[in-house]
Amino acid sequence: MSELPDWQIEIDQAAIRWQAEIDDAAALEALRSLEVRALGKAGEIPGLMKRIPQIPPQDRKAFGQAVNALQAHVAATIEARRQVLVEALIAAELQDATFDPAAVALPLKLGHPHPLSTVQADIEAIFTSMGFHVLDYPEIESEFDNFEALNIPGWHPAREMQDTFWLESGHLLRTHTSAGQVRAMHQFPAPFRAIFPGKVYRYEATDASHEHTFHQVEGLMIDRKVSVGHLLDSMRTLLSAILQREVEIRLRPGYFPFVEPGFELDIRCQVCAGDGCSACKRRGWLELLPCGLVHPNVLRAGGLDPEEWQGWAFGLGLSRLVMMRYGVPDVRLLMGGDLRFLSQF
Ligand code: FA5
Repeated sequence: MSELPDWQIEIDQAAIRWQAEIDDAAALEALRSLEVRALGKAGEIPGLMKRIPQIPPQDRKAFGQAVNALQAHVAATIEARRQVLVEALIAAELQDATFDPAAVALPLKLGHPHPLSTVQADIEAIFTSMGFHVLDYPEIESEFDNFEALNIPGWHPAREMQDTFWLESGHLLRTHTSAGQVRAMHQFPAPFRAIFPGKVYRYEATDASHEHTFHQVEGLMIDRKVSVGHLLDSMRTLLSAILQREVEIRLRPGYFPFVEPGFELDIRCQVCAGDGCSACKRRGWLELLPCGLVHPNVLRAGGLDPEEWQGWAFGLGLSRLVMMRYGVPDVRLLMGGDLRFLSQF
């Protein structure tokens, strides 16, 4: 019987030693560190290959094959051991009295759209079906877009109608969505029609119908021939579609430097049915939807010739429309973040 070479004995012994260590590994972490010691880049078994120069030339091939076989055997044994340990772990967890795999999950509390978002989405659907773009303009605006382009120069008393949050940069937080009107005229070739919903800001005291941060939806239609009749008809269609009932409205002349003629459209208070409450300041009516025909100076600022183009515009008080749709008595509830209020929708 020919004697085994020393290197073969050494490899056989290494196989026995690793097998014993693997069998003894009682936890996954211990197995992992063993794996690194045996098979890692700087591990013992790959390190055996460095000994090839000391092996007699005629044995080198057999030595290489033996090391590879050892490596594959140890890797397979580790994997089998890992499987056993994982199964034991799962079995132990299932034994744990606090773990009940048949327990019924508690119902998840899902969020839902904010009422402002719901009504805004309804308005967008109505207007897109009539060929309007839905645009989004910045809340930080220039004095030009918010005031001057709208025929409200610095000296104009109408500036005081909308107390303004000024930024140190000289920009401002837009006081109304009308700030997008001239932007839109530059963005789209006439004729076009668009609405632009968004948040607006006013530096003013709050009460049941006034917030410092509230939502409006601007509407703008530019065409060769537009009429007050078409404007008012569109406003009526909008309100009955959103409120899903016939509502009493009234029209008054209204002054805004960027429209001529201008109108105030009021709605019969839906919180008190017109009897008078804090939402309508006991008047029974609420200012909701001012509108009018676009002033020639505004068309000019938008690069349009007023001899050729006309337009109508409206500035819907979205926050107040939400109040009217759901009978919310105080506008401050909308942005107050109180879940007791919001979860009712
Ligand atoms: C404007 O903001 C004009 N830009 C509207 C306009 C657009 C007129 C286009 C003509 C043509 P006014 O300041 O009235 O107008 O505000 C419009 C609507 O926003 C009001 O009718 C009201 O419904 C709502 N609103 C005004 N101030 C507040 C406030 N502090 N809190 C909540 N809603 C408000």
